[in-house]
Amino acid sequence: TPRVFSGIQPSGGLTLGNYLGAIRRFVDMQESGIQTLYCMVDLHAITVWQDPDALRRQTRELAAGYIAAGIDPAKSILFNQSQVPEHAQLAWIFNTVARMGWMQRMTQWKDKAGKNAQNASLGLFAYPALMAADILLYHATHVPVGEDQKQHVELTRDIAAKFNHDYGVDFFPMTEPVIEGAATRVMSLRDGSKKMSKSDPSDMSRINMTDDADAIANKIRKARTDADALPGEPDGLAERPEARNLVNIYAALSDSDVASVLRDVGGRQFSEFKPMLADLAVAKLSPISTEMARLMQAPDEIDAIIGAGAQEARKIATPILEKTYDIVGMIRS
Ligand code: AQP
Repeated sequence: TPRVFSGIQPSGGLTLGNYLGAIRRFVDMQESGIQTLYCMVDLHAITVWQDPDALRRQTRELAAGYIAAGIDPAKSILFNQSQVPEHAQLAWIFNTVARMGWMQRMTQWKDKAGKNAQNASLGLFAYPALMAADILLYHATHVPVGEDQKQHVELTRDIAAKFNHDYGVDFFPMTEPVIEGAATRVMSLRDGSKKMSKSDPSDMSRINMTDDADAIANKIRKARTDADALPGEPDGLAERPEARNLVNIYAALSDSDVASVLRDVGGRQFSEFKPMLADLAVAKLSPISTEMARLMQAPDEIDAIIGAGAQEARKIATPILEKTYDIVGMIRS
């Protein structure tokens, strides 16, 4: 049976990249009637330093963001990773399945550890094994993610295949990444070669889901671009990453595609296009940020929702972890 799992790190505020590349598509899958599980992956967030109070606030804010954007706790299981201890338990098993060389090849590890890998946390290195546990703990068949997470979902398949092979079982499924839509890779507003990221030191590089109308308009006005007018068709954006990014965002926010957007706006200067994009972004995002702010007034209600979600998640997770331990040869008595 098909089952969808995905997660987002409470490592900062939600960005437009998380919304367009992930949450919006999580909502589509929820509405398609498939069983869906969505998670705040706090165990992943602490692979880089998080202030404890900030982590608590960001976790609740992420839950509020999910709900404000359309994740319905009556339809999807919405929960916080550390409240389902089976994630960490299965991750340990996968730490013994995954190979050092596999982890060393991960581009996210290389990007985040950078030149100072000796000083990165062991958890950051093992991040993909925990992610494999998140997914396989529910035997999830489909994982909607942005382009940047494709390599980790492929590694999840490698871990499942090696586990099944080593233990001579057909237990973990081969999960499919689902990467589709106009905005699978939203780029930084300051640098068209970097993805928009919640942990980028420059707040001007991203649109936060909590930004007000003025902040959104200001960031789009200051977004880096070249000096040419917009082309009439997608080929004209090939060597223009910043221009392509803004048109992509416009297409995604208007549920359109790049070719149709360029049919309408081709020939215009950025001085004309940027205000159009800002108006569209404000119209689409302000109802969500208003609802997030309302939900954040009642943190106890958020905690109750995610607490109940964790109970639901454990009903699926517990038997799968038990079976895994049994396969591995651990005594269960
Ligand atoms: N710029 C992006 N464009 C499209 N999709 C994106 N996603 C993240 N950034 C973009 C997708 O959002 C989901 C959650 O990502 P995450 O928070 O778990 O980790 P991340 O990919 O590392 O996201 P960030 O915002 O860059 O966080 P930090 O800065 O903490 O590392 C994933 O499906 C991701 O693909």
